[in-house]
Amino acid sequence: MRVFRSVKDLGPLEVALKEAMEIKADRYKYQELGKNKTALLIFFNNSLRTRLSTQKAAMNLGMNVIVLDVNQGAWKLETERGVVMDGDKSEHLLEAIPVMASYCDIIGVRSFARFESREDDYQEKILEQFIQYSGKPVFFMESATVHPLQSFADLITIEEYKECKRPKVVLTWAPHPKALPQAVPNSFAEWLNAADVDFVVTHPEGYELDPQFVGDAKVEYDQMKAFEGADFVYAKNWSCPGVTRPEDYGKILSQDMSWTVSERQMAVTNNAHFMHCLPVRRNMIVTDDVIESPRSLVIPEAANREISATVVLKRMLEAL
Ligand code: AN0
Ligand code: CP
Repeated sequence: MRVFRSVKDLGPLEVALKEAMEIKADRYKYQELGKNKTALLIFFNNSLRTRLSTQKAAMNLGMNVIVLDVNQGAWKLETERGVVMDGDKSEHLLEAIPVMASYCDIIGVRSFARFESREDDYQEKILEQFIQYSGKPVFFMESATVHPLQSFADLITIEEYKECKRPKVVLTWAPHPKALPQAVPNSFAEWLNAADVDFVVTHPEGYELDPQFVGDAKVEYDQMKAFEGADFVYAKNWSCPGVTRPEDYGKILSQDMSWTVSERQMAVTNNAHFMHCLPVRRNMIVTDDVIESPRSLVIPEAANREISATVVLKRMLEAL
């Protein structure tokens, strides 16, 4: 695997999930695979889970790891070609990428949506430059539009906790005070569409996800109706994807607190498990009671980030 951004990059999902379970049972099994190989993790944005779980995954495989927080200590990077660099940016991404690539074997990049232009974000202008100019395998650690390591961990978690063969999984929008990217819901929809589940998406009008990710998943605008009989509830805020009105891209269209996941909605589910990728704002996205309930999976879900990252790095090491 040379690029990891989509469920398609993994090949058959059942095989990848089996591999994940095998690694979970013995996470140091491939200690020799990464000997004298270096992973470089580049963060343009904050992270707790991705940073730690991906470092741990690399260590599970015997790799060396370098982590760079671009905004803390590195030169400010220009990302647009053709700009006269007379401002505060000292270095261009076009030099920085090959230089960084020269010190490692595999590169992970986190670079969120900037919300300056829908086109730039959805064309993945930053990650595409890493793929094109690094000459190294690149995996996405949340880009402008996708967060595949998260969705892979989410699917591993659903596989572990499902109590029937084909569970009902509901992705619900929930309110948040700041405009957040669509990367998590985009990938979650993409990956769940590839899995053998009954998948429903619910959100207020205007929050329609990009068709390339949501595909022909069921969309239900009535949240209570969507929750009926659900086995898993996956909450997440996202800002307007700009599908129906491009001028609203990245805007907050609703702060309707009746969408906060509480016991009221959970009562109509099939005793559903609660999931969220974290970090989560309590009593905005979900009430204290629901996130603390025995049906909440937020901690095992985060722990599975180590497993999804180990599988991805293993696949990339095998293809070097
Ligand atoms: C980010 C997001 O919503 O994309 C990261 C989630 C993994 N969340 C925040 O910025 C709060
Ligand atoms: N879920 C997730 O990616 O968390 P971090 O932003 O802390 O890495």
